[in-house]
Amino acid sequence: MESATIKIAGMTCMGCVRSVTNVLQALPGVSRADVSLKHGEARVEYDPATVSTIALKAVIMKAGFEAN
Ligand SMILES: [Cu+2]
Repeated sequence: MESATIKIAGMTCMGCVRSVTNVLQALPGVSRADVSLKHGEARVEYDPATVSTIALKAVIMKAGFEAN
């Protein structure tokens, strides 16, 4: 497992946090996603053999937020 911290812009409430958490945790290879509204970021534990940080960012952007 590896962990990555992804900066997320556009989250305004706990609903956004839930959305981002859900799309991340739905991805195969993601074992854990902790999303912080206060810090505007997600800490994700993932299996690099299954999923990439590019894919993590892609689902966040698909959910309507900006990820860096
Ligand atoms: Cu929201």
